[in-house]
Amino acid sequence: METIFDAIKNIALKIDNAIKTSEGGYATSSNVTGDTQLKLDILSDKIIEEELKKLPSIKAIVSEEKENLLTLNNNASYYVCYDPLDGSSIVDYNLSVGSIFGIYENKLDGANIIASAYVVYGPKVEVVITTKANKPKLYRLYDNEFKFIKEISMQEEGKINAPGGTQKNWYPHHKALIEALFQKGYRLRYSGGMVPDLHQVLLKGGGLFSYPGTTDKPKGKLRALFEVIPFALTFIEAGGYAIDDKGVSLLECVPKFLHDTTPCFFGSKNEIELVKEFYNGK
Ligand code: AHM
Ligand code: MG
Repeated sequence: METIFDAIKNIALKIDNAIKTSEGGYATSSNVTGDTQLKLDILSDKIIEEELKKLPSIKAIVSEEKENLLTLNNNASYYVCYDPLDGSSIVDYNLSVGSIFGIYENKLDGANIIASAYVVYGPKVEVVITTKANKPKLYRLYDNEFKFIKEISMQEEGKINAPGGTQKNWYPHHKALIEALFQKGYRLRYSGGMVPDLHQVLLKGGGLFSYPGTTDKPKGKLRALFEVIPFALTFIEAGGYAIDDKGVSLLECVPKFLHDTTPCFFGSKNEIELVKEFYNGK
């Protein structure tokens, strides 16, 4: 597993460099979900594939930017599912973006994720690595080396609210939940990049990030294997919570296909209890 984490740190250096030095803008292709791909999406995907191909412990990789699973070593047991460059809609405007990785053993579902990692490409480059039953570990890049900074732990309540999804398509109970948080004094923090938005909730020790099902997208937008389940592991190991719109832990999520999506709520204890109250029976 350590070799996979080392590869992810290497990947982070290379993608950070690509973001800073390569041309922005769109390619002519689109991915499976129908998003038009950025040149940087394709380049980041290529960087990750090349690095992970070197590792004999990986059975297969699944990328947000590839339609099918790519088998690397038949006799190995780890699958790495990744979103190479999360935040396609904001990277050309110089907001922070990220890469997300989920490492699964034997099967691709929430119960079988054994580790996750994400990289934040912001004013600083940071990597957060989580293994099952251990607090997430934060590393920061200094002089081309990742230095361990601290373990991440969440409190029972925070002060920030990061509500995703097109507001005109929110269900009434979701609208009521978000309004209730603002009435309690929560402040809006939403950049449009789940990596920096979730990173902020985690490091501030609490709050809520939601990407709900909406009238136009009842299963939400965020992809289970590359985005939601990896962050669910991070939040839960940090002492927080990650649930779907039925109140079920996202570590019980079983995607129906590789690019399946799910409504998702990540946060600290009190905010997640409030989500359950407003969603009860809906
Ligand atoms: P992407 O993988 O195409 O970049 O999409 C995922 C991103 C998340 O980072 C973010 O939370 C969400 O899309 C934002 O969506 P919206 O623009 O609907 O707020
Ligand atoms: Mg993404």
